[in-house]
Amino acid sequence: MFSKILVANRGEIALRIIRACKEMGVRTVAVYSAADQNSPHVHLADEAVCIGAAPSSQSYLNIPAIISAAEITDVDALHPGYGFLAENAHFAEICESCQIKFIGPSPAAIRSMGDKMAARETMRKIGVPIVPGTQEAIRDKDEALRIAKKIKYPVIIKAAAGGGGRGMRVCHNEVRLVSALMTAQHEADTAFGNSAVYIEKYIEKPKHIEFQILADSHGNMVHLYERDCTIQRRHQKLLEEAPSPSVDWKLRKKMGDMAIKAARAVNYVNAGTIEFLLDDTGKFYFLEMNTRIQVEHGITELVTGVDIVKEQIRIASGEKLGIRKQDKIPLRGHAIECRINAEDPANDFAPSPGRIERYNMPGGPGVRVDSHAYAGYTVLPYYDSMIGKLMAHGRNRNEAISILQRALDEFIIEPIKTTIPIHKEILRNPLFRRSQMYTDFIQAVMGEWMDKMAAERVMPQLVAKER
Ligand code: MV4
Repeated sequence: MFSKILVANRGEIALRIIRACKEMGVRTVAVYSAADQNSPHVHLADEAVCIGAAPSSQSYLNIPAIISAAEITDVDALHPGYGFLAENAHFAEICESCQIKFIGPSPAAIRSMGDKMAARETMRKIGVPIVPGTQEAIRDKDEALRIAKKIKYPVIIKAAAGGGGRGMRVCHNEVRLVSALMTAQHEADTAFGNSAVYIEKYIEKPKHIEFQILADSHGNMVHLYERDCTIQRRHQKLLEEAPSPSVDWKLRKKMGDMAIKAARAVNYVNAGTIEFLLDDTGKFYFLEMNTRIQVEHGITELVTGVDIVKEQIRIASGEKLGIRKQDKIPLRGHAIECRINAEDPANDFAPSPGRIERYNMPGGPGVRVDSHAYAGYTVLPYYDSMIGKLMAHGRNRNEAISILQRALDEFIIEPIKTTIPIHKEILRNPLFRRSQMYTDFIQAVMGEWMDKMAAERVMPQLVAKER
């Protein structure tokens, strides 16, 4: 086992990794930007090194500064968390060349899944279902038109170097396709330095289902079942649950086998996630693989009892998986996570940074909160707006919802605006209750919520009476 690990991240995930290390008797080194001096990860780690100014480009993305911090503190491994450098194959390579074990997959595995189009081709070759569409980058508009005609409209244009919904465009007819193609290529070039785009059949009202994979360096690989991440807004997940209410045991077995097959195709080692789209007829398609620990890993931990971060560390140090037989992985009850972001739902989810004056964290049976916030903490404008994750674990979905509702009522974060009110609205929505969410679900819930808010402003007495 390692004796010291550098945590190359901030916020709640840095805390999560430090907690795992502490329980395993591994010392930790935090790195932080000048703006993060008062962040809990800095104080909870055994050592801390300032790596640069507030902007990520000068700190959490600053490879020379992070490697220097690792060398100075003499760590034997580095955990990248999610975001920042977590899926940077070049960074993983540099770590390796400096004798610092990168706690994640090999640079080759990161690279082969980083090109979404290449990943698609890999899956096609081994018989993992992919959405009908192109195998290679679109060369010109005639090729695009020909393919769209073959797979039929609507189609979706995606960037090869994109992923997570960045640079996607839906087209319902030929005219839109031609104009969308040009803008998509241009955008992909500016955003990723790679203009390659491909076309897929647009699947209407799909569910976003992802399988958690764990693989060790001895060839053992299991999945920890699936998470349902259908509730997103502009490709940002808002609420996730495990297991998916849309997946029965027969489908779970089929999708799980395919997820393992997909990960084996790139000799995957460590924790990773295989994303699928599930259509309303029960057909599923490989979307992409995330080669990192994900924000929503906690709900899988709640229903399986597996500590995914500890497993990552053990795997990286050469140990075998704790559970190596697929049919020995427990699945107990139901867990749901609400992402608590410092954003104003009433103002198009605009970031709402600032000092938290009042903070009350929920607790009690079935509640887990992963957060770095506290009363007096200032949410910074430089980084992503997530200030924590509220998770509930119940015997079944309805119990998880009830726990979550009362926990959301306990959760006080003032005066900054957060996503707490919209989560309360999602949880009481009849479609959510019946697990009939779909792609534009948040748009619909938001519409109703806005109307309600407007009504309360205009005629507060009337709305109060109705309740
Ligand atoms: C799609 C799609 C429909 N057809 N691909 C990919 C990344 C993820 N953030 C959303 N993605 C989608 N890819 C094809 N061929 C629809 C989405 C999509 C979506 C999927 C599931 C749940 C919510 C969604 C919200 C927007 C877009």
